Amino acid sequence: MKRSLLMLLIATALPAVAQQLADGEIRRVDKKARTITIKHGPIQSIDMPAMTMVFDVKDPAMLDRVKAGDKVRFDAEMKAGGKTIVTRIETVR
Ligand SMILES: [Cu+2]
Repeated sequence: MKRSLLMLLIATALPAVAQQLADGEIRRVDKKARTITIKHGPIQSIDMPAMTMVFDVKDPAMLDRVKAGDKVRFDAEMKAGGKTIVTRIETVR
């Protein structure tokens, strides 16, 4: 009984990790400036409320995987100097 309860706790904890990704919609991709404008929901990892803003990207290849209008889930981190960079992004189908 204790063991099955533990398994249940592990199983319910896993989706919570996935939910740390923020929801967003791509507004603009600027390959020259290497930035993405995203209308985003709350970003838990950096404690940011919903807004539309410009992000730098961790990897320029990310710019090839998304386009304006795409619905995405992503994570971001705050760099010294105030820049916010997208560290991970995936399109939602
Ligand atoms: Cu923001």
